Amino acid sequence: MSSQIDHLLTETRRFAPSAEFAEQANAHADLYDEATADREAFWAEQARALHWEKPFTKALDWSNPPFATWFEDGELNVAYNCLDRHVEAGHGDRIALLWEGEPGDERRVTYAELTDEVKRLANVLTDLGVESGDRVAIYLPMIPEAVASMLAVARIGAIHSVVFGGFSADSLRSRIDDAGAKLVITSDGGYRKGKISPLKPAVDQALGDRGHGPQETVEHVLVVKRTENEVSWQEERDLWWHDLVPAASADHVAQPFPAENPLFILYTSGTTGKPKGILHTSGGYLAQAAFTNKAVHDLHPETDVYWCTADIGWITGHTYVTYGPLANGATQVIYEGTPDTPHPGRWWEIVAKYGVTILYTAPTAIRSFMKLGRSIPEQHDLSSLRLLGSVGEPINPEAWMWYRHVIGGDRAPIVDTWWQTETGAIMVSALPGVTETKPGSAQVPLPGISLDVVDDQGQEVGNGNGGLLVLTEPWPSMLRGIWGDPERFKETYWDKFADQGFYFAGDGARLDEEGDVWFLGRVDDVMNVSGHRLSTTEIESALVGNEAVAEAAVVGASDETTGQAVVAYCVLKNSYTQAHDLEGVVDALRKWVGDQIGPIARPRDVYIVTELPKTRSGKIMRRLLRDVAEGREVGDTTTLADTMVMATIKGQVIGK
Ligand code: 6R9
Repeated sequence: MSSQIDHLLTETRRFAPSAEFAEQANAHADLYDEATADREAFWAEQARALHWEKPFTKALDWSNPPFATWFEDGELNVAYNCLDRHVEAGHGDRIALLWEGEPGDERRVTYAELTDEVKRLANVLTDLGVESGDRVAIYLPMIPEAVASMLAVARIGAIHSVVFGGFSADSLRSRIDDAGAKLVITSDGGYRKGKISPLKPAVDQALGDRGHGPQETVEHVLVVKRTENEVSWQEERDLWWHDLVPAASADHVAQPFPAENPLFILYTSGTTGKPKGILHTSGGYLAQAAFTNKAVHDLHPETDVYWCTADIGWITGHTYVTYGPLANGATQVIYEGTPDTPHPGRWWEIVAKYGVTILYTAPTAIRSFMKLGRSIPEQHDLSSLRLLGSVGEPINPEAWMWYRHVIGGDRAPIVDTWWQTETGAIMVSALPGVTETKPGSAQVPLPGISLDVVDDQGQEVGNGNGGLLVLTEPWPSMLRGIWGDPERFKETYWDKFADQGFYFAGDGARLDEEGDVWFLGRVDDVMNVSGHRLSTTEIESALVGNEAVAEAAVVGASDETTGQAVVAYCVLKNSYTQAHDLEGVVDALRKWVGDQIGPIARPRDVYIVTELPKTRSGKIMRRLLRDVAEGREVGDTTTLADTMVMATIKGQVIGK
């Protein structure tokens, strides 16, 4: 069976940046030429935008693949680069964090204040016996202390492992155990959907006996007071942040560490099995984080108000909340809560209140706003927005158009950015002042990035064809391994194309006639209908292109005649359900897909549901929908944001 993925949908709309935007943009077309002329020299130049205590003499060492080093003989301090150097340059009074709590409380933290807090915390950590190379777990809501914690751990050369605050005690325990964390930083709780979501109790449970005895490596738990809920206390082990940090000295000289000093471990659950601890190091990671934030988000730190809506529990929050923007001296919004609390316009109210100029968010959020309708964002002044970004999933052309029109006022360029926890930073995207964008395409590899789309044998499929996305050359922010498991690292990412030395990303992609990249979803989700390999993304895009549909998920379910059949789950727009009789909508949608992209893609079944199963970072979990479509017991739902969703969907499907 060929691994080529059939292509069915054609998009002809094009959007070039305005002359004004192009004029002021950080990134110009010459970056591509520079990178092509000498890739390693290009990255070395980007890395020199950082402060190196000891300059490096060499960019890449790829003599022992797949283990790369970048800027290996250089030394730097990551936190110094994100904090002290801005203060020393006279920007201490610039606001680093415009923080908004869910209940409406706010804090403005300047670079000088954040530097001071991080220095104090670094002293506290050292006093608690945390040394370079030690692991610290961070389990916090989106509060300034979360960013400060990451930076303080980095400052002393230790390794953080941020665990998303929505994860359960069991998930937290397995991550603490795997990393062998010495310290946990948490809070009493955080605000979520108008309620207190307790965190310290989950830490207590995680550290207790979960069946194999109490946790053994954690010596202390440092607790921020946020929500003032009652928490139980273990003397000796538990410490209040407010007792220790303000009392600690604010004198702390950042020591330089080698460029390849580990910076953090971040666990990704993947589709199956034990979470993988993705390991990132310092110099290469920070260089690519800062460069991409500047070039792709077009960040102008003196004038922009930047907002990346991701939680620090995900890679997007690491690279584009903490490290990239702070390395660049940005002023950014951080919001603690959910988009719909206390009202569905909360995000747009925040954009208007702070005059946000750059907004970076996920397609899942955009589609949920589409479901509610444009009248909600239209009640707020969004005219400050000048650049929009998307990350996390393919963005369907209709969602892209809606984002452009309703949020960006047909004015702000959109950058659809493809990357992974493993890649550390953006790899494929438009450059907003250069690229003529196509709705739904992630466009082109960034300067300095080399990729290809290949078949199962690693042969280039060429323009006009679909296949597997590979990265053909190492890049500065690439993962350096899986924590404690070098074999799994090789097996997962490098064995498939060992002969060619390609990194296998696990995503399907197509190169259009002009060589632009279109992502087609995870390779594991590709369907095989009568010998045609169909991507989930294209059929979902066709469905979202229908006036009735806000969100869609498509899976292949086994079928006696066709091998697999297309089964679609659709969430309808509120405006549509209020104005129309739903009789006949299922047949109309099946026909619509057939008309839009061809009879082979016509779904055998269309189910109208009220929600889709998603991970906590907003990605659709098609595996579970396949279980329902094939009438199986629904598999492991522990990574679902809302575990009740599957029961609801089953009810809606069986109710047909
Ligand atoms: C940054 C992040 C990585 C996977 C990736 C791909 C999907 C992310 C995308 C996209 C199409 C985009 N993905 N961005 N697919 N277009 N712009 O999301 O990291 O959580 O590790 O997920 O997300 O499938 O392989 P992570």
